[in-house]
Amino acid sequence: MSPSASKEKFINQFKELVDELVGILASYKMPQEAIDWFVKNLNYNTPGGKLNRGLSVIDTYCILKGVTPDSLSDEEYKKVAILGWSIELLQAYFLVADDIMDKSKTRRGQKCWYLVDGVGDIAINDSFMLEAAIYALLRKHFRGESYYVDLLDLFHEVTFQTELGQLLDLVTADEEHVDLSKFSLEKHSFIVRFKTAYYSFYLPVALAMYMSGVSNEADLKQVKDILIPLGEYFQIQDDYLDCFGTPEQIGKIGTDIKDNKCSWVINQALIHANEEQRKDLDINYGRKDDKAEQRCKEIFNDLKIQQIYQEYEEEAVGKIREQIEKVDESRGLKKDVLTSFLQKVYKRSK
Ligand code: GPP
Ligand code: MG
Ligand code: MG
Ligand code: MG
Repeated sequence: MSPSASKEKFINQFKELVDELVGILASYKMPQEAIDWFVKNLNYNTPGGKLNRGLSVIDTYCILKGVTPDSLSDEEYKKVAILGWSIELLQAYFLVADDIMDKSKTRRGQKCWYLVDGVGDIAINDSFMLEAAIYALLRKHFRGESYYVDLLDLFHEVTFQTELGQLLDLVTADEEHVDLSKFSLEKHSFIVRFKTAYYSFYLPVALAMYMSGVSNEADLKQVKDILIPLGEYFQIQDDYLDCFGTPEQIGKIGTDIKDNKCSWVINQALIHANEEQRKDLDINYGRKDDKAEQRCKEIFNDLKIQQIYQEYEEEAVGKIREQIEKVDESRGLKKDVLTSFLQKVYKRSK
């Protein structure tokens, strides 16, 4: 199957899941207006992204089983696709809430949900409902499986980790008192591992491992030790693109400078700035002001952050490749699971 065909098949599966969720609301005799709203929420916020996380559950499952996606029965495909959509729902839940907290304007090339006419604060409840949809679907399709409790436990742990990362992201970015001395690369690493790496990288692989039965402790640990650094690299790309990507490319307008975020870019700038540049950053970073934001970007250019990023990227990817080489495949885990992930994110521009 070509990448576009497998994406199309995956999206078609989502339509079926929306119908099933509607069925659950209907069984509660929910009035139609609430059903319509939920459907709109699901469709606006869930399928519009790259779908890498969701699709990678299917890819990983197939690699572990040693089969091609075409050879899965309809029933088996649907089950693994539900795990994929569960991560996309988790991501939708996080993004709807994150955009409120980050005061973002656009997401995936459209208005953020909370800014859509008539939505506003209802977006808070809508984010909760995107999360609840995960458990409604898992309950319906996996309750009889021996690994059901592992799935629930994993989703809960990873959600908690992401919320901890988001907490540290937010408290480090105090918008009343900008104090760049609170930032460090060490703190940055902590933030991004928690807010991004667990749910975006470890979760898809761990879900596929549970479903395929290759899921003993040693193998889960092996993949975690590689996927968390890979997820850190992915979020550093996100930080970099927030500043240096175009909105057309990334589908969102960067907010990190105005939001006083402890991003990889500002941390590198703090390491390389001279005294004068540092003073300038102290004055201009974290201000809700276009000119101040522009001044920060000029300093980043003077400091050649783009070149530093390229050097970082090569080094990080080299290390991850070395780690993958050392993976022990004796219990059924396959290195391809990890290389296919690396290939998907290496040098991404969106
Ligand atoms: C990405 O941060 C992190 C998340 C989307 C996790 C949010 C977690 C919650 C518990 C709500 P980001 O703000 O850099 O992402 P983006 O650049 O896409 O806005
Ligand atoms: Mg954020
Ligand atoms: Mg954000
Ligand atoms: Mg970002």
